[in-house]
This record gives sequence, structure tokens and C-alpha cells, in this order.
Amino acid sequence: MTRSENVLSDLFSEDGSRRNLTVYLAVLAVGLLYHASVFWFIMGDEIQAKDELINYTIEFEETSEQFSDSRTINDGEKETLEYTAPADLFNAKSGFGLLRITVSYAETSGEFGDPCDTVSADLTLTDVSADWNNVNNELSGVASDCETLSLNLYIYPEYDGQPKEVTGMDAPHWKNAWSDSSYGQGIFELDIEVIVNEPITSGIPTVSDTNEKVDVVWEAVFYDVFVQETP
Ligand SMILES: [Ca+2]
Ligand SMILES: [Ca+2]
Repeated sequence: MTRSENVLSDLFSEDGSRRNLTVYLAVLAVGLLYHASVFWFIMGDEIQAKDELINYTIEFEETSEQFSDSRTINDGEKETLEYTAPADLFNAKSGFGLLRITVSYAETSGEFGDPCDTVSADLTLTDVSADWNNVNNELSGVASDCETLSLNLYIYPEYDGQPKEVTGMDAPHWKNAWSDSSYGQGIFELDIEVIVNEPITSGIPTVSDTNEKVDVVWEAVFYDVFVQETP
């Protein structure tokens, strides 16, 4: 007889051993039941929770601040205007959403029949952290009819001012995701060039157009973010 057969025969050989085996099997059965219940009641809840992730609505409330600047630029010349968004807004608001720029002008020579000059504006790509490749950016423009140029640069990635629906995580996570104050920090540079269009009477020595006054308004649009469970 091998040793293992000995053990089995020993187990069944006496009443005492048989009782031991019964106790052992009972303990084993309780253990299996316990693991099964843990799986179905506890793990089961977790599995269900993953199927029922919470939806959140992210909304933005905008606050903007404007800064006006002006230059008189000579014919054929280019000037660079600089702008930095107000530091207090970075602290007070959740984020810097977008930058709007308007460039406006008229003919100021006072000469009769003097046509509008040609004004071009280009927002230079700088190392300011912004959504420079956003398809809705308008980084340059040109006008020859005294029309106002409207440029814009989206600053915070994926910001468009519209409410967003997201799923999972929790409210603080989504609030943090929209509260990075590093976006939009730094100096923006706007190049403006003027090409004068002279009046047809400019052959007369006293009649001429040599420059134009250009008005620029920088508008920094900041936002506060609000996150709520979607009902
Ligand atoms: Ca002109
Ligand atoms: Ca002019």
C-alpha cells in the first residue's frame, strides 16, 4: 500500500477520522459559498457600477476684458503691437477661453476722394500656450475698404464656449480638467501693415496720403466652469 492510500484508509478507518473529514468538507463548503457570495454581491455591484457611469454637463460662464490700442503707421511700414492678458483674471477665473482682436480704421487724410488704405493684420505664432491649430482660428486678415478686421485665437484646448457632455470620473476631475491657468500666459504679438492708397488728385503737391491710424481692440475671454451631474 502506498502512503497516500494509507492516509485515505486511515481517514475512513475510525469514527473519529470520519468526523474530521465531515468537518473539513463543511468548512470547504462554507468557504466556497463565501467566495461565491463575495463575487455576486460585492463584485457584482462593481460590475454593475461600470455599466452605469455618471454623466456630467460642463458649462462655461464667460467674462471678457478689453484693451484698446492705436498706432499711426506710415505707408509701407509694419508695426508690432503687443498684448498680455490681465494677471488677475488668471487667478480669478477657471481658464482663458479665447482671444478676440478687432482692427478698425478709416481714411483720416481729410483729402477729398481719398480711397481707403490697405491694412493687413497678422497674429504671430509665439510660444504662448494656446490652441494655435484650432480650425476656427482667424489669425490674419486684410482690408482695403475700411472694413473692420476680426481675428480670433482659441486659447484653451477644445474650448468653444458651448456646454459639453462627458461620462465617468467625478465632478472635481472635470472641473480640474478645465482649470489650467497656464494656457494663454505670455505676450501676444500682432503685426499691422499699412499700404496707402492715394487720392486720384495726389498729383497736386498739396494733396497726399502718407499714413493711416489703426485702432486695435484686444478682448480676452475668460470663463468660469460649472460641472453638474446630468439628470
Ligand atoms: Ca488713402
Ligand atoms: Ca490714409
